Formats: sequence, structure tokens, C-alpha cells
Amino acid sequence: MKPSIILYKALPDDLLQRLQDHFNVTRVENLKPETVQQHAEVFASAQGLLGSSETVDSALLEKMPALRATSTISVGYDNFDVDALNARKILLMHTPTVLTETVADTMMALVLSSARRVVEVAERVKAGEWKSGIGADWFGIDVHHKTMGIIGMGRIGLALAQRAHFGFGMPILYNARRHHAEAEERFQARYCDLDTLLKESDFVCLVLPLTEETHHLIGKKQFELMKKSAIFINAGRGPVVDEAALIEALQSGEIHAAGLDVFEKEPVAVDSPLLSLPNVVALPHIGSATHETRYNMAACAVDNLIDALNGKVEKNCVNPQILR
Ligand code: 8YV
Repeated sequence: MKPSIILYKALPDDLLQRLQDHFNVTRVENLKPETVQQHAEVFASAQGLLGSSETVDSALLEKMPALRATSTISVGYDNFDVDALNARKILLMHTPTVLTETVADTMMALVLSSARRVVEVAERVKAGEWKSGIGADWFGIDVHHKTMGIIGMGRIGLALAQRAHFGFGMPILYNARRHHAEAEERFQARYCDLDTLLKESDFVCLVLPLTEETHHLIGKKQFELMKKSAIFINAGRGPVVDEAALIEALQSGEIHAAGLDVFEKEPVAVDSPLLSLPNVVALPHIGSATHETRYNMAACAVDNLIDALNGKVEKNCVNPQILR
């Protein structure tokens, strides 16, 4: 008999078929307590779980005593209680490589659109404001040859550095838990402590996962260290930034502008001051959201679950040590 699994995200037909070739699949809308209660028996016998953007905590795991592997269609796994998974010897699989280039493209889009005010001026054109030659009130600031500071030199940080260095001639500063030889050799990136990076960068680009250590890493003091002309970009996780401090820094002119793909609470509240500030480009967490990459992420997550339930954890596994 095929193992039972719960799918809590829509999949393209061919990927659903691949999943069904291996497993007995029950599709649910979400992992909310009402849903779990409604399908209590299936949850109690499921060995696998596949989807994204839902909380997986000990309350849920208690309802899933047969669970052996979870597979998230994302690189980030801050919505999983990893300690609780480890304690129950449940594998956690994720999709770290397939989205790298797409997220780096999104970050570069935020850099360009916030510096050159692309969204704002395009709206003005649509509103019929382009009546004669443009004056300084339409101007932006240059991106090329400015200094980019990258906080978090993982795969996405490297892909961003590549674009900025080779495409835009930008000197790269970076801060990370360790020195990164590849970044230093390929892009002449210079390692700095966080304060130095904040003081010297024209673009401060944040691409960190959310952990206890990174929560509110960037707050009032860090915005004060940045140049008044600095543009702040966040495409990692919203709660790494103290959003109230960010709003204040943007309103007071402590920093020049921001390009944001992530927020402390998503979707961002429609009455958030971030949405009425002209110097903010706000995106709805589209980092990896292209047809190609979302397909590749889903395919990777399907294969990850098949692998995990066969005990194969050489790649894409957050906690392979639990099998040892
Ligand atoms: C997705 C992401 O938006 O992979 C991640 O960690 O943040 C994004 O690619 C999200 O997880 C929905 O699948």
C-alpha cells in the first residue's frame, strides 16, 4: 500500500500525478485547526506533508503521530518548529537552489526601481502628469558604480553580488556569519562588520533568514548608521527588520528610500504608512514568483518528499542528522 500524505498547496497536474504515483494523496486547503479536525483520520495516518506558507508547530504534530517527513515549497522554513520536528524524528526538506537566480533578479528590480523611482514616475505618466519636458522632480539617483552592502552572503547574496558587480560595476561589501572566499575572489567583495557595512553602503540589501538571532537585527540604531542617501532593500524575511523603526527612518529622511518584498506581517496592512510613502517600493513577496521558478520549486518539493520517505536525505534536507 502506498503511504498517505497530505498536500496543502495546489500543484500543476503533472506534479500532482507524480505525487499520486508514489502516495495516497489527500488535498486540503490549509493546516488550520478546523481543517485538521475535519480530516482528523487522514492527518493521524499521514506519513508525509507537502505545501508552503502554513505554520507547522507541535500542536499540529500532535495530531500527526505517523508523520515521517515534511516538504516545504520554499527555501525559508521559519514557519516550522524545527526542534519539535527533531524531537519526533520528522525530516524537513526545502528548496534552496532552484529559486536563487529569480530572487536575485527581484532584488535587483527593487534596487533599480527604488533608485530610479520607476513605479512612482510610471504612475505619474499614467495619471497624465507628463505634459512637457521633465524636471528635477522626476529624477532618481544612479545605481551603477555605487556601493552595495549585502547582509547575508548565501546563495542569493552571491547571485545578487554577481549582478551588481559585473552588470553595474558596483563595489560589494558584505556581512555574514563567515568569510566567503568565492565572493571575495569572484566579485572582490569586502567583508565588514555590520556597522561598517551600514555606514559605507549606498544600497543596504538584506537577504537573511528569520531566526532568533536575526529577529529585529535592523532597527533604529542601524538606520541611524546608514547614509541619509542610503536605499534599504529587504527580500529575506520581514521580521528581521523593526518595521516601526523603518517607517520612522523613511519619514524623517534618516534614509532615502526602501524597496521591500517582505513585511513583518504579510499581507502588509492596507493602512500601513509604508504604502503611502512615495519613497517606498512595496512588492507582495514575489521574490521567487515566476512561472518557471514556482514550477521548479514545486517539482523539487515533490522529489524531496519522495526521497525523504525513502530515507534519501543527501540534499535539500534541513535535519538529516535525525536519521543518524
Ligand atoms: C515563497 C520564500 O514566497 O522560498 C521562500 O522562502 O519566501 C518564497 O520563495 C514562499 O515560501 C511561498 O512558497
